[in-house]
Amino acid sequence: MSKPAELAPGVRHWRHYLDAGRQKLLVDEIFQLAKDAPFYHAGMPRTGQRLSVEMTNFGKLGWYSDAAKGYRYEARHPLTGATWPPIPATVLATWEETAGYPAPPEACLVNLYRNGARMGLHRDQDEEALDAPVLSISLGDHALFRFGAARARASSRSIGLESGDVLVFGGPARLMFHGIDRVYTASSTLIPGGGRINLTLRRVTRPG
Ligand code: MD6
Ligand code: FE
Repeated sequence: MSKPAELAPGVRHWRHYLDAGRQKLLVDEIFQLAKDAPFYHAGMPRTGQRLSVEMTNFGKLGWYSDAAKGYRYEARHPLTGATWPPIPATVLATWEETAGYPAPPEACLVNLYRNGARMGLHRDQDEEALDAPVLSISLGDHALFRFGAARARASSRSIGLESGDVLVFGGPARLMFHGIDRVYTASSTLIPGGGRINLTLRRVTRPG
């Protein structure tokens, strides 16, 4: 395992953590699992305005949002009513190797960026287990990721996220603002049909 760069207190970045072969296998597995859990556009709380990113989830709990009930975790897919597919083994292994947390993740949000999709500045704050870090794996097209150095919107920085990169943030950075300003179309050929996938792993409930 390579050494991570510490970008800010609590923010660790592994460039190309997954090699090209493992990236390809993982992308194939994601699309296979998504046949049972199709991608959807979540809606903003109250307005129902659709997010440009398409989403689905793996694991015990999935992140979802709509006008009526807002941001939340659900044990079942909103359209099919089925429980979510399991988190791929490669993804669980990556958590075990890098997260430094004594319990497994419960949610793996799959974000699919196509057609100029972006993600506005936000905080991951819908979880009870704020002592657990959030881990993300990037696949496919490169993206410009913006994050706040601390808990405030002020003083944000940007880094490029490339296919195979792993980003972990926890501790003082756990509630920092972050988002995807842009995705560089066709900078990678990994994803069938093009685009970028980001997997975000989270512990939702406190273990034990
Ligand atoms: C993305 N990532 O990379 C969006 N959240 O597409 C996130 O929103 C994110 O990368 C929490 C922790 C790491 C992340
Ligand atoms: Fe996030």
